[in-house]
Amino acid sequence: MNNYLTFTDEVKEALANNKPVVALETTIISHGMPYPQNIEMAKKVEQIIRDNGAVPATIGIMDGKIKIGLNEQELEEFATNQNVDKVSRRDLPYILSSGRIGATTVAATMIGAALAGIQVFATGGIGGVHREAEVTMDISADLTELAQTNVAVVCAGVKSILDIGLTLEYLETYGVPVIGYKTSEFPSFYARESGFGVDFHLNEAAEVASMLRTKWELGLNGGAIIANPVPAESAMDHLEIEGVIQQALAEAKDQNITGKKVTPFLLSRIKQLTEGRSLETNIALVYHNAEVAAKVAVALKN
Ligand code: PSU
Ligand code: MN
Repeated sequence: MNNYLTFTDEVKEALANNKPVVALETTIISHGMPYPQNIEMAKKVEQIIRDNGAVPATIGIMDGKIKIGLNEQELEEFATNQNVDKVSRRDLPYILSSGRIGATTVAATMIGAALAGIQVFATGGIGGVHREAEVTMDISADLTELAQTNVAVVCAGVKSILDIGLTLEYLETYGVPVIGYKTSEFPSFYARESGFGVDFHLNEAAEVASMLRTKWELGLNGGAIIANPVPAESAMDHLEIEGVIQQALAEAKDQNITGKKVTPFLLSRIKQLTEGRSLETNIALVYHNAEVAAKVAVALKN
């Protein structure tokens, strides 16, 4: 086994016995949600994965190791420690070699999952091409990771803090299939609709698993997006959330927020502006994604 990885007993046993495992990220805990909702979410999402027949592996960096699976005390640390770095591909070697504590983004979680042999990962939303990226060049490293690392990511699409159209163009260029799970429309995180379509509309976890297996058996390296819309009862109105996002984006620009601070700033402002409703939606969609990811992970082992 890789020197930089450590495993909880539960995950080690599952991997050794070829059982389905679902990876989870820590950036969503440390930088995506406030305490205590973040720790409640982190624990419940693991339970949902177990209830659906798979083993959860929340991934984070501590003590010079990529931890594949975190115990309750470690989850608590990611939820409360204010000094947790946000770690993408670029940051990984420094955070490991310096022994710092780091929360993994979609990109870094995919790297950890692939090193551990985990093929399915559940999150909320992925990073993408930001609005005005033609000026700022702000394009998330999540996209280049999806282009090269063999992990399928179940998400509720991308929120319209990003340029959804350009994000989909980028994914097409890099050969990343976008699967709509029980939908033909690419979801926009808080809302079920975006005005953009998906590449392939699949209705069963077994169909998704079969497509992923085919991709990887062909040697077509890279990930896939499994886009799973937020359940209707928890969804927000597309136009209402668009207004809030416009305001948060304008404030980020005024305050010169750049680089890796952009996404956490926008998430926290959107929560304030919607008086917490965006957070409830965010949590509901993560739970739904965990359920679908577990079903796909189980189907991949059948
Ligand atoms: N989108 C969300 N919530 C999040 C993130 C994205 O709706 O918490 C996090 C994920 O960890 C994602 C990261 O990988 O932000 C992307 O950050 P950046 O845009 O700096 O690459
Ligand atoms: Mn960025």
